[in-house]
Amino acid sequence: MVKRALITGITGQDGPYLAKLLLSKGYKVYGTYRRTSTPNFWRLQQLGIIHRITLIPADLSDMSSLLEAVTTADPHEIYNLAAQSFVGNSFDAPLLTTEIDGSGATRFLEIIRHLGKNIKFYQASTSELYGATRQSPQNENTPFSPNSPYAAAKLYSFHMTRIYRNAYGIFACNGILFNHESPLRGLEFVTRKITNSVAKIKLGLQKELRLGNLETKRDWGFAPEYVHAMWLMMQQKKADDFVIATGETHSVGEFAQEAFAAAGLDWRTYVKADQRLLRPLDVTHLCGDPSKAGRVLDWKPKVTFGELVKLLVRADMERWQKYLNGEIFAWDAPNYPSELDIVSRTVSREGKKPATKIAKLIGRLHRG
Ligand code: NAP
Ligand code: G4F
Repeated sequence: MVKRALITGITGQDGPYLAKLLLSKGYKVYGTYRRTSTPNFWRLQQLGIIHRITLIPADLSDMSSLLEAVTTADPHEIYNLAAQSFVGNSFDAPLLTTEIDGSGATRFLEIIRHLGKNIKFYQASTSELYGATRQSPQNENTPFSPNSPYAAAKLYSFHMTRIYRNAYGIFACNGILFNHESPLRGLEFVTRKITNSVAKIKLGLQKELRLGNLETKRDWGFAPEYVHAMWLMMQQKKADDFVIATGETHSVGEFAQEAFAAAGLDWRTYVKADQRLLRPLDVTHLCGDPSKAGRVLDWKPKVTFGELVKLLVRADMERWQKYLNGEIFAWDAPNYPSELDIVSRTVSREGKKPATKIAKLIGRLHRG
């Protein structure tokens, strides 16, 4: 029997890697995408799988489109990866983030419950749930303490996944994934922002790199290995929740130092701290303990921090070199505006005041 999988968020970082893995295992893969005025399929093109996937338009905020997607795909497994996944943006759009990242999962769980079929459900949970915790490393028993609208929304979907598992016997699991990166990572995330800038600086296309909090620490792994863990969770006899991480943590500053060094550059010459890039509230220390995944799933990370940084720098260098040689290929960087040109409503407590006149107006309206 050919297994069918439905992946939401097929145009993001993880969706295409997971789709590629499932295709290699003989699955028929359906992926949901949002209709946009400009198509956004470069990652599927980059992995060479765009023509092997059946695409279905659907939005996590629209129940009927999700119902349509599930009835069209008739999946054995649903991987819910779609999200407003940028933590910084969740401070600018808290309600939208709640709608997608919080209620989205419940919509799928309700569809599965009503259809009464044995559809397995994977929810993309996150290490951001640990937020302000002082416990380190974090495992499946560490109390959650979300520090952003994104994390609060994801906490709701984490619990709904657990509740539907226990209340209705649905095979529903949470992958509590720590940060994972790849050449397909979005440019607004700090890793890819750094490696893309390193490549441009090395090739004389950029002069400096502005970053926010350099002290904050993350446990960074390699995305293709993490999607494998998602699949393993769905093949177990019993649904459960798992931390997926490397067990090693590094600061943003260390990441930048390593990335510039990989291109033979000294990071101190180019990196400038910019208050405008600080978040109103940040998560300062994440380090995961993946021992349960090792024990139960036989999953272990292989790519080390040093290897990860080097492979990201290499990928961005190759892209910019190809671009300078006039090669035309699908890729995000040439179209991405400087994020400092994108007006943000929120600024950090250090930065104090709202960034725009409109924000002041909104502030006044709120104060009545
Ligand atoms: P990503 O690159 O930001 O991709 C997010 C995907 O969600 C995109 O395909 C996006 O579509 C889609 N999406 C956004 N809003 C949607 C909506 N309203 N309806 C339908 N689709 C929507 O994220 P990722 O890095 O692949 O992460 C996958 C999932 O894992 C996310 O849920 C994220 O929160 C979670 N997670 C990620 C990490 C990590 O380090 N990467 C760690 C823990 C958890 P567009 O292309 O149209 O925007
Ligand atoms: O790369 P980031 O934006 O990722 P963040 O906030 O950790 O979230 C990512 O990982 C989560 C898992 O823990 C996912 F759930 C989530 O969907 C997403 O994939 O920021 C990492 C750190 C933050 O502390 C941020 O303040 O880097 C700091 N940082 C410093 N300068 C910066 C910058 N982050 C960004 N994006 N841009 C900067 O210039």
